[in-house]
Amino acid sequence: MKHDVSNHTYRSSILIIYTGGTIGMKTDEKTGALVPFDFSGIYEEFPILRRLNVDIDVHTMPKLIDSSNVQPSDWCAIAEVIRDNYEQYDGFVILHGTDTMSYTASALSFMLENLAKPVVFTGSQIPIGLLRTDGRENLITAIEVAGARDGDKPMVPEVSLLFHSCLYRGNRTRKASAEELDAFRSPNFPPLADVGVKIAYNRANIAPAKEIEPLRIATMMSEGVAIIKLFPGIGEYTLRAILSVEGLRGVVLETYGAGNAPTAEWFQRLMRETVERGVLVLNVTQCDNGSVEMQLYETGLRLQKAGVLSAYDMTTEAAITKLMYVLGQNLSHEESVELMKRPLRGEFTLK
Ligand code: ASN
Repeated sequence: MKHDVSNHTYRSSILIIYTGGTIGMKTDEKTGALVPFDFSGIYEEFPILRRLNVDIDVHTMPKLIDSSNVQPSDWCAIAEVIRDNYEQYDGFVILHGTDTMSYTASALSFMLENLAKPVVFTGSQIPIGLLRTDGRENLITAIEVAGARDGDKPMVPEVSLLFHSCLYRGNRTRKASAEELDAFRSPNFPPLADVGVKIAYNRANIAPAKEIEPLRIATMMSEGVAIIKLFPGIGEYTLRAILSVEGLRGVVLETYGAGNAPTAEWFQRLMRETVERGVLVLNVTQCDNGSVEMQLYETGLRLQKAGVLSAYDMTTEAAITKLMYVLGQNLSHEESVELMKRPLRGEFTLK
């Protein structure tokens, strides 16, 4: 732990956890191929980091992966590294592939219970070893954010995601572009900080730390969950086949508009039967932004009457990882429903 003098002289200690992804790639000088970058030599590669008022250590995960290969076991492994190093560091930067970064950030927001320190996810669209990389700026800013103080406390004591000049709440994000450097969006929640000449923190949007209890990690993420996206023409046979799969415990149903779905008798009956079997069905909108309001139209009201739960303005990424987290807790059905109905980490806004 570092000395606590004042806001200006305090030197934060940051642990970078490197998991893989494009950010960690550089060109092998001999072969010209992209190979993983060794972040343990971070100061040699980026001497400019010495100018930041932070001490940096690097933890490289045993197997570096493209984030399309991420599994819940990888989320647990990251959570364990944070838990094992929690006391020694003021903040954590997770270098992660962009493809599934919003899933991992959402999952970690639930798994890290009583978090009171910054955990900042970042990555890049262009490998860090290439000249035009966006990874360098993202990395430097993420380190700054993880080390930023507000008086004697961390400025952003929650799971966040830094990408291309914006800091977002992690469980509010989704990857929105496969090509643009400005690749992430937080459709229903304003940024925690805007990065320009200065990093302008939007304090009102940052969740205050609850420091009453020590950090605990929840490593049981339930299997038996599914995401189903409605489309005009979705067939009864197909939907029934998915919903009657053995071991199904939770479904994120991507509906139309403000949470609307067909009123066809077979569809409504299927939803009722599924809910009555004890499966948690969570209604998320397919729209890019906005909230589910099932009472608005007959087509939503019927779902509500069938026992489908509103996800309000949650992203699909947050909804599916919250289901996995809640169903992994071994709670009664009623307790699980109760947890789904309220925001646990600022993942949705109640209407
Ligand atoms: N496929 C990469 C990954 O998610 C994409 C990236 O990081 N830009 O690991």
